[in-house]
Amino acid sequence: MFKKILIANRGEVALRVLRACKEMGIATVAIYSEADKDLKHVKMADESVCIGPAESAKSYLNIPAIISACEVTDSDAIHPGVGFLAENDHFAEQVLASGYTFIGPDPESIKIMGNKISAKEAVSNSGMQCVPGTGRISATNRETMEIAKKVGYPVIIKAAAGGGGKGIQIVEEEADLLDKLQLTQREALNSFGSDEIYLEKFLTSPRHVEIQIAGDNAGNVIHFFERDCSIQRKNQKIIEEAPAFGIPEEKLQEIRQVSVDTCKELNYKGLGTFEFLYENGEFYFIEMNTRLQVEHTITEMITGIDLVKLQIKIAAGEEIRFSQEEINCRGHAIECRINAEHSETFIPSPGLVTEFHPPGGFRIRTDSHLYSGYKVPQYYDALIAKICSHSKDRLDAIRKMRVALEEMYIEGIDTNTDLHDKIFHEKNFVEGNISINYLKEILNIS
Ligand code: MV4
Repeated sequence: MFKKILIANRGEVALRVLRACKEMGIATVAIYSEADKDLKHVKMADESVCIGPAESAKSYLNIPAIISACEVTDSDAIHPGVGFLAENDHFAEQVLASGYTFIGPDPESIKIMGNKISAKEAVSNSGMQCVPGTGRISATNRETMEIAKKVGYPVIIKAAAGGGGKGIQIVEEEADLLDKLQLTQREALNSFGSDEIYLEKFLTSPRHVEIQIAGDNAGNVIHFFERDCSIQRKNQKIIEEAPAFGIPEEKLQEIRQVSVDTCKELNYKGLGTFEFLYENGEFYFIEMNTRLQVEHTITEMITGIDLVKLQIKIAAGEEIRFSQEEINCRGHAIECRINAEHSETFIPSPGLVTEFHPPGGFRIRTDSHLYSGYKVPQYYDALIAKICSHSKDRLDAIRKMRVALEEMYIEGIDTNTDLHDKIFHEKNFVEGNISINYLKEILNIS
């Protein structure tokens, strides 16, 4: 097992990883930017290294600075957390080339899944159903028009290097196709440095369901059931639930098994998530995430497995010590992402937190790096806390969450807590009548 891990991230997830390391008796190194010296995990880590100025490009995305910090602290491994360099195959490769362990999958797996076209190709080979569509297409070729017609409008054009909502365009009718193709291609080149694009049938009202899996070096693969992440705004998830609800059990068992088989086929090692759109009783693969996810906490609550510790053990070469049959899904868990932003305008609200009282109680889990007197910097993601409730069924978990939201008290900055409160009292949500369009269609939020 590793003696020392460098945590290449900040905020809530850095604290999450630090806690796992401490419980495992592993020494920790925090890296931080000049804007982040007051982060809770920086104070708690055995060692900390300032790696650059506030701007992410000069600190949390600065590969040479991070690897140098690994060297000067004599760390064994790097945990990338979520976001920043967590899905950067070049970073993973550099970490390995420098003689350290990257806590995540092989650079090759990250690379394949980083390109959404090669990801779809890779998973199709083991029988996974994808949204009908194309491989790489040309924005100027007349052939593309024929394909789009065959797929059927509306269609969606996506950047191969995109994902998570950046670089997509919906095309309602043929007249708009060529313009939108060129627009997506231009945006893709600007945002990702690659103009590679592809096309899919646009599903109008699906749910977003994802399967959590883990694979080890010995070829063992386990799934940890699924999460529904349909409640989102501008591709930012705000509520997640585990397991998925209101989907026939046979269908769920099938997609979990296909995910496990695909993982084995790909010889995938580490934590991973297969993302699907679910519409009219069918699952369609769209992307794979090759990292720990923010919403892993609710999977931990329903399965009782510490996914971060598991991830670290797998990276250290240990085999998964339990079988699929030993992983049970108990009850229902829900996560609310609390952001430092106004509940109605969504304007970011960095600044001094004068008071912070996290909610607690039986089967309430609050993961947060906040404390009274902490100043939320303006430079990074708005996520300041995750509140999770766990109970015997969905309605009970909703009722617990209402109490937790009411109990939480944050003074000094705006948060989106009132929006969560509204959702947890809204009829459609409570009845499970949701899709990725929930906020837009039911709450009129753009
Ligand atoms: C789609 C889709 C409908 N049809 N693909 C958005 C982000 C990226 N992960 C994929 N996305 C979508 N792809 C087809 N063929 C709708 C979305 C989408 C979405 C997906 C998951 C969660 C929230 C979303 C919000 C808007 C659009």
